[in-house]
Amino acid sequence: MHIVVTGGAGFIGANFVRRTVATRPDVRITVVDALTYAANESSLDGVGVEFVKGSITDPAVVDELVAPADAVVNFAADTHNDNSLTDPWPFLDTNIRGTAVLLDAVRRHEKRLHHISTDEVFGDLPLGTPERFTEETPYRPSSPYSASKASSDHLVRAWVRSFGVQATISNCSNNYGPYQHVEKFIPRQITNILSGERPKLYGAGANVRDWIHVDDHNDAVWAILERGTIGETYLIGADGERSNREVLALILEATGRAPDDFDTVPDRAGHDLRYAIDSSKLRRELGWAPARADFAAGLRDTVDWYRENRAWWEPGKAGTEAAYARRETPR
Ligand code: NAD
Ligand code: TDX
Repeated sequence: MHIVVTGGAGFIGANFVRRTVATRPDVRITVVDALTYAANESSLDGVGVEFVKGSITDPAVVDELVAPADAVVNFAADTHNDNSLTDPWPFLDTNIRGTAVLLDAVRRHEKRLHHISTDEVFGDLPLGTPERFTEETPYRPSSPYSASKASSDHLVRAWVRSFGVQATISNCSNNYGPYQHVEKFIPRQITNILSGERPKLYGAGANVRDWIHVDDHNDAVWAILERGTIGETYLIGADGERSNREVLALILEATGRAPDDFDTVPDRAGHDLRYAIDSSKLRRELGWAPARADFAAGLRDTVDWYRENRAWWEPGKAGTEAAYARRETPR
């Protein structure tokens, strides 16, 4: 099997490539990545897959890559909510137009597509209720990022229904693990501590995210690629609901810091309150279950990874923090 992995120099894509190379020697991988600020080429050091620098918004690049492949797994996206509030335009271009370019190519060449999406397309849930997102939850995105991901999902469904494209979609909850950009919540707090800075909690830290280890997400993607039904959507989640304050408490404990050794900073505009995934369809129909459901243990491993891989994150750390400080409401 020959697959094209878009966005393979980003967090989840690089973990997907590494895990696939380690566990599926029969799979040939071509990575295409535009190498935006969010990419880190060294995440693929020593992996030995074919790498093409290019954008999924470029029809010529995409056509040439899709033609000889069997399937495309689309991780490429602009992904940081905070950035989408400052400048939404790159999000619309990559996440919407880029997905359309991929759909056009897989349609022309009659290839399989798996589109990676997010639970944020459903908007948010109230705190403290048992309600969770399912495949039937209506779309109600809050930020330019999540609205652009919602648009991309709609395009995939339209190409399946109108043109018979062989595609599946997955909507996953918040991922954590190695190789995640230091702009994101968990790596930002860990690397702040490792740099002698204090963690930064938005608002009161009451917002809840449903955490899943990146390897569990990527195993689910393989289950869908191998056994998923064309045209279907699968929600991916590992029952990992935690408030941001609870996650920060675990990070402070794992790094030997006092429980109150952090700063609170102004909240994100439009900040989604709570995400929670009901992944029973994926578990029931495809037999997937998370192997790394112990969040506290996975988080300790992630702290260790950042401790042991300073050369991976240190070069980008000061620039990321400077960008947070330059914001209209510095964070
Ligand atoms: P990331 O920002 O770490 O990586 C994105 C990668 O895509 C980067 O390497 C970047 O260079 C590349 N890219 C951006 N624009 C491109 C373009 N036009 N052409 C080619 N490559 C381009 O993101 P991530 O966290 O790894 O997310 C991967 C996917 O998973 C995204 O589609 C995201 O919406 C989805 N997702 C992420 C999470 C999460 O918690 N991180 C949860 C659910 C879904
Ligand atoms: O410094 C911070 N302090 C803080 O309290 C940062 C960066 C974030 N936060 C809060 C905001 C959120 O409630 O932590 C939570 C997680 O924030 P992010 O890491 O920015 O993730 P989120 O906005 O939840 O979106 C993530 O999950 C779904 C990914 O970035 C998306 O790409 C994915 O679709």
